[in-house]
Amino acid sequence: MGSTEDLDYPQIIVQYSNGFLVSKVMFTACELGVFDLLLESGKPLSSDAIATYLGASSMGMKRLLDACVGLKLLAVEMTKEGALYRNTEISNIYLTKSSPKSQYHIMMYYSNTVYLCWQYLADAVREGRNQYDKVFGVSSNDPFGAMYRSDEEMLKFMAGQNSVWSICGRDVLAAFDLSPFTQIYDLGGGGGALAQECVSLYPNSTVTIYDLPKVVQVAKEQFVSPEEHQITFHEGDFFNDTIPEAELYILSKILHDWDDDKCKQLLAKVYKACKPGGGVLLVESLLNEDKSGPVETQLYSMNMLVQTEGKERTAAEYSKLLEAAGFGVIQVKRTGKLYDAVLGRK
Ligand code: ASE
Repeated sequence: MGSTEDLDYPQIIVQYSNGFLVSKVMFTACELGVFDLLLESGKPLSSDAIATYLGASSMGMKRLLDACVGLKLLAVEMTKEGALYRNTEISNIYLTKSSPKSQYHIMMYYSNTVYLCWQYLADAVREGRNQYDKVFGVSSNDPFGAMYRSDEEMLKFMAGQNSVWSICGRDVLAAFDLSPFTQIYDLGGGGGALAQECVSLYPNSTVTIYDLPKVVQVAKEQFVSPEEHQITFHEGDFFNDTIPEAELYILSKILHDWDDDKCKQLLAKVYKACKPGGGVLLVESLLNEDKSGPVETQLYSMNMLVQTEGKERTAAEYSKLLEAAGFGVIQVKRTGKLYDAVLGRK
């Protein structure tokens, strides 16, 4: 830090400037199906073979594959027949569509939706609000109306959010022993991946996914198998409709979408519905108390600015919101991964 070397050649500035190029190379290789093809083929392939299979130009594909090698997302070996490409272990697990831990859908959401919103980051900072009107020509006053502006967009968002729980779900649900709570509502549970983690970790629990009617319909049709008897559904808008009684309410990445007033409204409603002795589990990415990090959470908070009405908060900020609604004995568990857990009791 602060050495003359850093000042002569600002490694960190170059790296940050190129950050978006890195993201786009990875997103594009995913979108074109490079990792899926290399997984399915079961053997290394030449650039020309990959280009032919995927209907891409040989020149463009060669460059993309070489960039992926540079990023350590692919490995290359030189043979008599020329260069042959294969997936790395990480790519097989996280970048292929069919893997149980696939991050494909969140990357498609970042690449095709979030990326467009970030074009207007400067305006979002100037104006202090999301930029849906400029980006998509839809009202910015109703963030979920904007995010669910088409069935296709809603599906992409649900699939994207689901992929996060395949890597963080278990940690946030195991942060506290939730086995005393058997009747659980996942408010804004979307595609249901967290609910699925929950019933698998807590076999005596039943989880009701509470979400907007059109979200519930898609969750039933495309994400949660009817065989999954521990998961049920409730169609509603948690701001305007009643919230049924339960022992535990999970609010996972919900409060970060809303300003303090809306959060207090929602939590007060949850408190009223909650059985005595029950609780609420907030699953969020926690900022340090002095907001000095983690950098991922700071970046997500910028994203909440361009996409929602909310922000990422510190543990103390969430505790204050919970206390204002009546919850007590608030416990905080940092998982060391992207998402953390805060439990409040009634
Ligand atoms: C929301 C979560 C997300 C609303 C909009 C969102 C995510 C992306 N867009 O509740 C997932 C978190 N990732 C980022 C970059 O914020």
